[in-house]
Amino acid sequence: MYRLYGVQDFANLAVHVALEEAGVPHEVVFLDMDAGDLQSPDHLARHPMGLVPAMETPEGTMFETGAILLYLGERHGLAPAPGAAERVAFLSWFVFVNNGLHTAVMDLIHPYRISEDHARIVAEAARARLVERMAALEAVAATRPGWLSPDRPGVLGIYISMLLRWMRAFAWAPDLAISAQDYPALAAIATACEARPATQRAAAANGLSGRFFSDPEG
Ligand SMILES: N[C@@H](CCC(=O)N[C@@H](CS)C(=O)NCC(=O)O)C(=O)O
Repeated sequence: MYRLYGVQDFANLAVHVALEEAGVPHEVVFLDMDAGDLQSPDHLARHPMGLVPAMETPEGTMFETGAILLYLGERHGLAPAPGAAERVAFLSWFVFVNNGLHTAVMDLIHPYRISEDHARIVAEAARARLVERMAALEAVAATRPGWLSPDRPGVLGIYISMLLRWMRAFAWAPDLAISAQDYPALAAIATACEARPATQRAAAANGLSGRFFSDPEG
């Protein structure tokens, strides 16, 4: 039994989708950030920085979106299995997304955390990094590898779909938003992902509807 801790529409959403897609027993606990739940001793014991997601597993408690997605992916058939030849490319692109895309999206969304006085410059620089990296990701998605395909659910497609939502809906300034529609192969993955019943269940629990990944409202 897995127990996922999160806040509605935060990074736990990708883990929630993966849990639903895996079809494994799980419970989702939504924390109230305004009530201080993330800084409670109980939550700090789960996550050293008081962030989400965190997840209890039979082997212990985990944190970091990327780590949790990799764990679920390899245990529940949502990523190439250890030893599979295609795992080499999958791991490379997974870390590219975790380290290169996710962090840049955070700067696009919350540039004031880097510099309150220069938030616009930080957000513009993040956008420039994202545009470059999205082009590379689009190119690999266009080759339709089994681990990043609209035809087959996987943790990498789920992760990218959530980040597409963020870079379109939550950009710090509307003119800096990045639309999935500019990346047809990635948009196809997000469109397929958001249509899947598993994703719909997780989205509903997070208060989301419509084209929440491929064309979210800003
Ligand atoms: N690198 C971490 C980042 C976690 C993170 O920043 N989570 C955000 C939500 S997306 C959070 O918990 N924010 C609450 C806060 O800033 O207090 C991960 O991927 O898990």
